[in-house]
This record gives sequence, structure tokens and C-alpha cells, in this order.
Amino acid sequence: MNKEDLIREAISSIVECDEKKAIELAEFVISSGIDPIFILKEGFSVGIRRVGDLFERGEKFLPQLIQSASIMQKTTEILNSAVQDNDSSKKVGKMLIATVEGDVHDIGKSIVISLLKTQGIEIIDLGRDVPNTRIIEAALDYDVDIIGTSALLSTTLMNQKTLEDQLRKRGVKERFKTIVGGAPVTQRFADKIGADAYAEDAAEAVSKVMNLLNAKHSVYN
Ligand code: B1M
Repeated sequence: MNKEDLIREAISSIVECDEKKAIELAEFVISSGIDPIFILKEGFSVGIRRVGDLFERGEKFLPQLIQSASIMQKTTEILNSAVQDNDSSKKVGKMLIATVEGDVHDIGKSIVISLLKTQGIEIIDLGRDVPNTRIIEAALDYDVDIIGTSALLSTTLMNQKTLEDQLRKRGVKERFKTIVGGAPVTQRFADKIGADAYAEDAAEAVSKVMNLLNAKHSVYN
């Protein structure tokens, strides 16, 4: 199968809720040595976004959205397992990541985590629907360099702002660099709330996180 066919099939497996096909494609990608992140980005992720658009237009309903999301999650897990973690004992930095409170969307976050791990960044994943107080406590406990949050709903976006407010209020803002992401998040929003960085996708998250780590470490060198 060539790449164009693979991409087309990956998109349709998610849109048509065809779990068997999606899993077969993911396994084919791994056994053929094709870059799993490429297929996640250009194929399966495009499929799940298309389902979201159809849902918004009333052409798909919540049970179908849930089923497509469940297939997408299984596929992401299979492909992520093929992405090599950088196991070097010398980790370049430590980052906590969570989807904000009230928000269960975590497919994009998983892809971001997967790519960050390949760069030797130690990840503390708090999961989804995580209150800001827990994020701050865990960041202090694990003594991370960076706090990253994901938000997919216009209603939960503001939890990224309240996180910045709470970090300042507790006098710990300077201890961490922060990065925000998620479909409704923009650079403008990130600037407005005082986040240190914004990334549109997983690849940009890697370069922004590397910049943040350099900026943080240069303060102490
Ligand atoms: Co929901 N959902 N959903 N959903 N869902 C959206 C977000 C929506 C846009 C769909 C739509 O109406 N068109 C809409 C939000 C509207 C809005 O607020 N503006 C919506 C809604 C309304 C809802 C519910 C309210 C539906 C309902 O119950 N009536 C409900 C809310 C539940 C809740 O959270 N409390 C709900 C539920 C669900 C499911 C559970 C069914 C499922 C989530 C399953 C899961 O994640 N485990 C789901 C899904 C799958 C979607 C869509 C279809 C796809 C999201 C996704 O996985 N995209 C979505 C429509 C859409 O996005 N077009 C939709 C693929 C993923 C790879 O992209 O997440 O953007 P993304 O991640 C990218 C970047 O954003 C970035 O990098 C990632 C990889 O490139 N990024 C970061 C993400 N986080 C980052 C963090 C970083 C840096 C970059 O640094 C820390």
C-alpha cells in the first residue's frame, strides 16, 4: 500500500468506525517501518477531526463520536508503543502534563507526550480532567521544569488562565515554565494569560519545550 492509500484508509477507518481496519492499518504501519507519528498526524488525527466536524453539523451523533474516539485511542496506543522512548539515563528535563479540569480530551495530549519522550524528556502525565490544585501540588512534588496543559473545550480553556493566576498567587510561577495547547488555544491567548509558550501541534510542542528548557537552564549556568 502506498502512503496516499494508507492515509486515505486511516482517515476512513476512523470516520466509518471500522475498528478492525484501523488496528490492522496501525499494525501494518509498525511492521512496514513507516513513521507512526506521520500516520497519526496525516491519517488518523485527520479522521477524528472530520468526525468532529460531522458531529458539529449534525451528521454524526454522540455515540458515533464516542466510538470513533475509542478506536482512535486504541490506534494511538498501538502506534505510540512503536515510538522509541529516549531511554538515555541523562534526561534533558522533567515535564508535567495534564488535560485541564472538566475536559476529558486526551488523544492529542498522548501524541504530544509520545514525541516529547523521544527527545529524552521525562514526563509526568497526570491524565485528564485534572484540577489546577493537583497540577501545582504535583509540579512541586516532582520538582518539574515545565508544566504543560491541554484544553479542547472553549469552556475549559479558562482553566489554563486560572492555573497561571494560581501559580502567581502561590508565589511559585517563577519555579516553572508553562506551555499551553489544544485546538481552541492560540498564541494570543497564551500571551494574554502569561503562559511561557504555546504550541499548535506535537512537533511544535517539542521545539517549544526544548527552548523553554534551554531558557530555564541558562538562568542557572
Ligand atoms: Co469532543 N469536542 N466533546 N469528544 N471532540 C470537540 C473538541 C469539538 C470541537 C467537537 C465539535 O463540536 N466539533 C467540541 C468542542 C466545542 C468547543 O468547545 N469549542 C467537543 C464537544 C462539544 C464535546 C462534548 C461536550 C460533547 C457532548 O458531550 N455533547 C464532550 C465533552 C466532554 C468533556 O471533555 N467534558 C466531548 C466528548 C468527546 C469524546 C469523549 C467523545 C472524545 C474524546 C476522547 C478522548 O480524547 N479520550 C471527543 C473527541 C474525540 C472530539 C474531537 C472529534 C477530536 C479531538 C481530537 O482527539 N483531535 C473534537 C473535534 C475536533 O478537534 N475537530 C471534539 C485529534 C488530536 C490529535 O488533536 O486534540 O487538537 P488535538 O491535539 C493536537 C493539538 O491541539 C496539539 O497537539 C495535538 C497533536 O498534534 N495539542 C497540544 C494538544 N494538546 C497540547 C498540549 C501542548 C501542546 C500542544 O502542550 C502542553
